[in-house]
Amino acid sequence: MSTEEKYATIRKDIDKRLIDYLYSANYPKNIIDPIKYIFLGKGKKIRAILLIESCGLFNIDYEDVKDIALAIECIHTYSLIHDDLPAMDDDDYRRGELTLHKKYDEATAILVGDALISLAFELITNENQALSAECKIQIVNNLARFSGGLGMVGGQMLDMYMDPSTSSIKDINSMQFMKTGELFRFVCTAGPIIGCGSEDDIKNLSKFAELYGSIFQISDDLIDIESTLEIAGKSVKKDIKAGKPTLIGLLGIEESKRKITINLQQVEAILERYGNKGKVLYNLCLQLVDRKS
Ligand code: GRG
Repeated sequence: MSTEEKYATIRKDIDKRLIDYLYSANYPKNIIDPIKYIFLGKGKKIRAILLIESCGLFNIDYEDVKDIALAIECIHTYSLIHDDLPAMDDDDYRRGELTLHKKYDEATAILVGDALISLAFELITNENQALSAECKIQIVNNLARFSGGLGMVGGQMLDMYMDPSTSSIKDINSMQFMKTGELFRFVCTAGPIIGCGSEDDIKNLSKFAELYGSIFQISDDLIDIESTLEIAGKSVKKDIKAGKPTLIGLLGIEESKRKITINLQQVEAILERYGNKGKVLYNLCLQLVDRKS
């Protein structure tokens, strides 16, 4: 099976697990239907894949962490649903179709986002997990910290009220890492945490997450500048129109691309100690560079 086939199977399997769970737990139809709309067959699910591959480095089986992989996609999807609301980015398109509040209504989008947050913690702590109670607590604590005011939500807050005229590259880097990078830190460090790696392993994977996050952000900014709604599946050129501070805005396109090359070299050096297994994570960075959406 090729890597692409393997990841396509994982995406389908995660969708199936979500639907099976929602129906078996008897979630209301009003919650299930919008979740199906925004989640099934949509999104690259790179956070789930990163988590699974990080766990693979430490010989943890996919089946043992499948629910945690689904949980992180629930958190990520909630963040997109809420980010698209009129009070935030006010977007009409997401994942190639109408945003959730456009397809349904704002109350549904808010409540479905809220339900996805709770669902993530429900999934991690359910009794089917092969993980020890101690490990679950660590994972729950990390997810709460990295997705909350110290991480993703905090970064979103900084982003909403950042003044482009006074923002330095350091300010933008730090805001963007909180907003999108901390979830990458969660998934990348899940491997050594669940697989009982050393403190050094956690530090290495945390550094890898920072580099991956930086490559992700630059490639996302490039898509915003160079792509179209049809190809990207979401509104583009929004940052420029909104006068939002971006790294590309400050560094320029050439320098930003050079930063990707430097990051890739650092990723290679960090992953060298994990041999062939580390190459899987390196290749996920390369996929970011080539992505169109
Ligand atoms: C807490 C409301 C709230 C927001 C958190 C993540 C975030 C902050 C907002 C999303 C806005 C945004 C478009 C940020 C750019 C980076 C990003 C997260 C892009 C979408 O992620 P992908 O490319 O999306 O992984 P798919 O659809 O493939 O899952």
